[in-house]
Amino acid sequence: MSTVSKLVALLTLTVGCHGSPFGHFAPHVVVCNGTEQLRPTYDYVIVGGGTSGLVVANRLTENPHISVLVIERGYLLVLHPPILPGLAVPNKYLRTDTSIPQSGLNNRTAPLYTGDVVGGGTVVNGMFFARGARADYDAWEQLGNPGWGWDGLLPYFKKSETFTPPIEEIQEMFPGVISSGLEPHGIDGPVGSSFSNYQYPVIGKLHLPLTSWITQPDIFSSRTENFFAGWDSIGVAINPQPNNGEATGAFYSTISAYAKNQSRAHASNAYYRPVANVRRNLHLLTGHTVSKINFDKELKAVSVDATNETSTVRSSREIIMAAGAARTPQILQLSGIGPEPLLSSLGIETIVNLPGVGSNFQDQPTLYMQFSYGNYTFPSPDWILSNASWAAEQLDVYYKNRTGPMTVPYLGGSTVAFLPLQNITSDYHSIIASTSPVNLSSLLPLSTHPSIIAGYREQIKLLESFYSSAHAAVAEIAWEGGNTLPLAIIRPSSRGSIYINTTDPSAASVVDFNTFSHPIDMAIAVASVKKIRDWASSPPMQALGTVEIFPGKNVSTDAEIEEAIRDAATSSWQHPSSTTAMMRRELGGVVDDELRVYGTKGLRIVDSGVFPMVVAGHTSSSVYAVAEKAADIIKAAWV
Ligand SMILES: Cc1cc2nc3c(=O)[nH]c(=O)nc-3n(C[C@H](O)[C@H](O)[C@H](O)COP(=O)(O)OP(=O)(O)OC[C@H]3O[C@@H](n4cnc5c(N)ncnc54)[C@H](O)[C@@H]3O)c2cc1C
Ligand SMILES: *[C@@H]1O[C@H](CO)[C@@H](O)[C@H](O)[C@H]1NC(C)=O
Ligand SMILES: *[C@@H]1O[C@H](CO)[C@@H](O)[C@H](O)[C@H]1NC(C)=O
Ligand SMILES: *[C@@H]1O[C@H](CO)[C@@H](O)[C@H](O)[C@H]1NC(C)=O
Ligand SMILES: *[C@@H]1O[C@H](CO)[C@@H](O)[C@H](O)[C@H]1NC(C)=O
Ligand SMILES: *[C@@H]1O[C@H](CO)[C@@H](O)[C@H](O)[C@H]1NC(C)=O
Ligand SMILES: *[C@@H]1O[C@H](CO)[C@@H](O)[C@H](O)[C@H]1NC(C)=O
Ligand SMILES: *[C@@H]1O[C@H](CO)[C@@H](O)[C@H](O)[C@H]1NC(C)=O
Ligand SMILES: *[C@@H]1O[C@H](CO)[C@@H](O)[C@H](O)[C@H]1NC(C)=O
Ligand SMILES: *[C@@H]1O[C@H](CO)[C@@H](O)[C@H](O)[C@H]1NC(C)=O
Ligand SMILES: *[C@@H]1O[C@H](CO)[C@@H](O)[C@H](O)[C@H]1NC(C)=O
Ligand SMILES: CC(=O)N[C@H]1CO[C@H](CO)[C@@H](O)[C@@H]1O
Repeated sequence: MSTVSKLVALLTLTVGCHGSPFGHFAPHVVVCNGTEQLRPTYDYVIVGGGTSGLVVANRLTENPHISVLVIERGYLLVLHPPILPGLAVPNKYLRTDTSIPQSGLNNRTAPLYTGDVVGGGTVVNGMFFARGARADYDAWEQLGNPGWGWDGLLPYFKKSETFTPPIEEIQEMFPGVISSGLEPHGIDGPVGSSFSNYQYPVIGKLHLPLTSWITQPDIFSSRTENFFAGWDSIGVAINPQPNNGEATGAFYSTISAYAKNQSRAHASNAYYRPVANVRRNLHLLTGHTVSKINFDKELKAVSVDATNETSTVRSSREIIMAAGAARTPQILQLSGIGPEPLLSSLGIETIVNLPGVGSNFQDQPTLYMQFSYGNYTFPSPDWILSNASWAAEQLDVYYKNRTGPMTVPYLGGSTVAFLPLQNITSDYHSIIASTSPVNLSSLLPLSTHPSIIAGYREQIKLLESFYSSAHAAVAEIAWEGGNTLPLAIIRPSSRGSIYINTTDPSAASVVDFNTFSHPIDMAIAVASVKKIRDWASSPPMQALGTVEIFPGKNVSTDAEIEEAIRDAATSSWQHPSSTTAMMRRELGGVVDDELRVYGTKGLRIVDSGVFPMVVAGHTSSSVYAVAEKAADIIKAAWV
């Protein structure tokens, strides 16, 4: 009772609401409509106004009788100038944490990026917008979560999306590469999903050899066609529809953009701005960092503490965590929800001993290979950085016409190859056999709770079946046509952690990706580098005069390739996930299949931390779908 009564007089915020959320704001403003003041109590308080938080806020406030406050540490995006697809996102929206030294990377550290702004990761991300494979979500379901498989999530992928097929010129450039069919897409959801209106040209005719895909000579006008022809020539399938659950092969991906104006679609312009002015029941508090969740005697979450002016906001129904996989664990741990030994070592009273909070951390290690293209002297994506006069001309074209290179996401190609292990090497059985008898507990810290090791074992069983599946990609090779070619190991077996080491809420957590701790991740990376070399040596790629610059031809044995990867790879493909997994408690899970935090009442998590395993691909479309489903689950409790 004492907690509750303390909370009644808690509101020390002095600011009022502003009439319009579209202006410039001083720190600590309450963004809402009309003249209302921040209320002492809301039905729901959502922690984090990023991707998932804004989806849930929008859907809950469809009911005018439900009040929602979103608390976001960042600020509203300044809309002018807008963030163009083709330009780097200003650093002020990007937060960078640094991992501890990674032994798998020869003791180098690795950055962990997040978007600290209303809209979160989708404001700063690479706009790549493909779904994972059916296998990814079905694995979530198999880990004890009925309804979270591909079939259960598909309606929510659709609900979040408005798909628009590519313009005719792009379709004609890539016969058979892009399906313009509306199935399996959504057609009236908030997030634009489409294609850039531009392809970097190849000037002059390249006499490419005919392949099963290239059936007529001289049709080439884009270097991306060389990319596809190259993969086709070495037996990789071209997949015109990667969004129907079969996310394998070489494909041209959808991006999160509105087709009509070729601009970025993000959670703020999709889910917040359209309703901000019309829903009096939706409040957004920016520039405030939530540091703690408070519980009553029945372990019901009743309020949150937000720093800047130390203030507390109450929720009468639920508190919904949406601070992202990188941050939600910190807030839970500071609040006494987490591994008891960690909490007691910091003098934090344990409210619920939940060992999984901050464990099971997954991201996808990435190696940036470098190539040069000797025959290729025309505009290149690298010119955005290196040729200022050209970049200025292209900016002009974009503003006048919504065409040209500025419609292509900055250094983020949407042409990719997603390869199952059997399409990387015919020797895949021996890779699986030589890396599978691993003592999993030895890959995690000594004090790891047995439930976490049990959950890890369940995941590895599923992963082993995926490594021999034709329908589950393990490596992604992305190419926008420039010198850099990222290779990401998208279905990793390594597991890291994010734990606090201080009670100071403004300090960063200890981020340990534990990259390459499981040997199969490195074996896949080495095999993938060799596969990329086959592609680069294929006649279609050689027509561009392709030469590998890094790691380079003198790095040739498996051991040399492995050493080059340890010296140069990074831990993250910007898809941090799974730190508060939706799994059974005896498997180290943190939330149940209705996203409720075990041992508590009135507390859910809706961000990418709940993915039991990272999606083998990019995460944003899945974050939207999961949050849409979460909103329906929460609403179901109203009836
Ligand atoms: C640089 C980058 C590139 C990426 N590229 C792609 C891509 O090309 N394609 C793709 O699909 N995905 C990409 N992603 C990943 C994708 O954007 C994320 O998976 C997704 O946005 C995560 O959504 P979320 O709701 O889990 O977290 P977020 O969107 O990160 O939202 C969390 C929010 O909580 C706020 N917050 C954190 N702590 C607190 C606190 N204590 N108090 C109050 N607020 C807090 C944060 O400021 C943030 O706004 C990228 C991500 C990044 C960072
Ligand atoms: C990394 O650090 C550990 C611990 O300090 C040390 O034992 C190891 O030799 C280092 N590895 C490399 C490659 O430097
Ligand atoms: C993988 O290889 C198999 C067998 O050669 C082939 O049938 C399949 O299309 C390939 N898949 C991809 C994604 O390339
Ligand atoms: C583009 O269109 C979308 C959808 O209509 C809108 O939300 C967005 O603000 C527009 N962006 C720009 C830069 O005009
Ligand atoms: C509090 O606000 C000030 C600006 O007034 C800002 O510099 C500081 O970083 C904020 N602190 C936190 C913890 O958000
Ligand atoms: C820069 O772009 C211009 C076209 O705008 C082109 O003429 C010039 O050759 C380019 N310069 C370099 C160094 O590539
Ligand atoms: C403007 O767009 C049209 C098609 O929408 C295109 O034909 C034209 O080339 C573009 N102009 C420039 C300068 O890019
Ligand atoms: C596995 O590793 C753990 C932790 O290092 C160790 O205690 C255990 O004995 C190992 N088990 C086997 C079978 O080697
Ligand atoms: C916590 O860990 C970080 C490294 O991530 C380190 O820089 C910092 O000194 C540690 N703080 C404490 C109090 O141990
Ligand atoms: C491309 O360059 C290579 C040498 O790097 C050359 O052998 C080849 O003929 C060139 N191809 C074309 C189409 O110009
Ligand atoms: C390959 O060559 C580069 C540059 O000449 C050099 O830095 C690197 O050490 C060499 N690597 C090997 C494995 O010989
Ligand atoms: C319900 C309500 O007060 N709506 C107002 C919100 O603010 C806009 C302008 O910012 C007004 O046009 C609405 O009438």
